[in-house]
Amino acid sequence: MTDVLTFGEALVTLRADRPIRSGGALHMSVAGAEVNVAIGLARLGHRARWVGCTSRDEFGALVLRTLRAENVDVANVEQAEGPTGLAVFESRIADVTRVSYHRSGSAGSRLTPRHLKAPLREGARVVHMTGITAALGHGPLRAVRTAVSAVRASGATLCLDVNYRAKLWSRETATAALRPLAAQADILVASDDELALAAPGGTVTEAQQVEALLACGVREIVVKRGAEGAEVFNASGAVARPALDVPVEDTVGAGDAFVAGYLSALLDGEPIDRRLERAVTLGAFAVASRGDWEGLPVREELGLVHAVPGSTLR
Ligand code: KDG
Repeated sequence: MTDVLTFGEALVTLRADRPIRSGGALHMSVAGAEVNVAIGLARLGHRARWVGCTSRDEFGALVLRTLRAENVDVANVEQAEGPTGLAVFESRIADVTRVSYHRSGSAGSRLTPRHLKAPLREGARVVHMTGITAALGHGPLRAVRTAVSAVRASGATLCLDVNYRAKLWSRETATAALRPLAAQADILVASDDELALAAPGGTVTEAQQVEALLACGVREIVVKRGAEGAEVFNASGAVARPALDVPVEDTVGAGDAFVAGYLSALLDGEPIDRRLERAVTLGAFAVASRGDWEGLPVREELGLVHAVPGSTLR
């Protein structure tokens, strides 16, 4: 059985080496939050399946070729009308990156519940989804809702990462869509400023939000605190872990790497503190290299985050 099934929109990314208005070179790659998670898991040796719609052109071919090269199962990917969505990353000051999207009407936004029928029937140990997919339009939102109901009926673990994107929808619309979904998740992942979008109404403080989500039946609430690290709340209490201190090259994709690390250790049967350890380890690999997923480790490389800075590995 597949370890992790995930679905969403694959994007082509263009990383600018200067502010866009100054011209310069663009570096092309492939990303998308769920794609990043699938690649992170596949690199660690898990069976990861990604489902989505890709364009019929060369950009769609790049997406498929990249995923196949990274050992992600694309058996249920379908081609659809429309272009591949683009995300342009522009590094402004230090590690502050500006993102612009060109994705409306994309092939990826044509995802519907039909595309998930076969993979959900086949099953997976974990089904991972993000709020980005829910924000892409009516069809993708219905796909997310269908997946949540199917996973609830199947007994698989449902992981939802809020992943709020202000350029895709307002906080109000996101809250209305995400709250009912979050209440059905086994594992809810959110950065501290995203928790309010997922927690039941009437809650204000983080403690209230966590308590209300646990009362809904969410088993683990994973709160990402950026450079401060992360904390997991469950019925027995809380476990926190600081982030690893590495030179920051590019923070985009760090949240997805974190999720891949967390789910990887969960699949290995590790307890929460070890899941957090692998999560912050993958987050560190992501921020220390350019690209959403290119620098993520294979399993034998996990210990490299503790290598002496400046050392040469011979
Ligand atoms: O988490 C990194 C993602 O933001 C990036 O790959 C693009 O999926 C993306 C999105 O929609 O923002």
